[in-house]
Amino acid sequence: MTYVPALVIVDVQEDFCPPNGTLAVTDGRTIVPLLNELLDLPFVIKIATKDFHPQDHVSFASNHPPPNNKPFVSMATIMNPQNPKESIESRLWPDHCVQGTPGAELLPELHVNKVHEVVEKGKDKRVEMYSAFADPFLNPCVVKSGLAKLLHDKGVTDVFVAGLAADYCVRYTALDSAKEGFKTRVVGEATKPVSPESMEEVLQEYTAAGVDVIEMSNDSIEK
Ligand code: VGL
Ligand code: ZN
Repeated sequence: MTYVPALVIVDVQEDFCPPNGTLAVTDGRTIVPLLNELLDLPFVIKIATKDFHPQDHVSFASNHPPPNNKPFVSMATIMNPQNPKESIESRLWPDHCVQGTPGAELLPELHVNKVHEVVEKGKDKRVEMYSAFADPFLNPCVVKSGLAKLLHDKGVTDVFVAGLAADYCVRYTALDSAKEGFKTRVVGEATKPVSPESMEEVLQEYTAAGVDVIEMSNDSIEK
């Protein structure tokens, strides 16, 4: 059997980390040594993704009128701009990872020199994009990042996902990776969630989708 592994490091950016991130994930910075260990392993392609929003992005609470504009709390109905019959309820956030701001930068302690490609996501102001592959609309999908093509062109069979946040962008990236046909594993210790209480549901989704959660301390990637 061919085994062509890829590493996808999701959104390890200043705005998702203490001390200054606007949407800081508790202990977000602490996973960097593990990510750097992963970056030393022989993945055929190593990718880092960046959440990379315009200032007028639909996911920012600041772009919605009161009273439904409370970051972390309010939900907004987002319509598929290409199909008004399709809409989703989506959480609103503080402004984060705005293109050209320090908060959008990858953490300087991440060994970015070992990354082959940086994939930007969330650039279309009209749609939320947790997955590094595509927006969540199906009928039709509005934007694709090019990540699937990058992986397929390299002949990738297996995708390892790590980074931030475990319950948002790591989750939807891993689920889309499985949908793309890649054997997908999330590296458990090398992710942190926004809301730890949501991880039970995330793990159920992984089980249903055939996504495995592995631990670097117990599992080998060379198989
Ligand atoms: C993310 C919320 C909003 C993430 C991105 O990277 O998990 N979360 N945008
Ligand atoms: Zn975002």
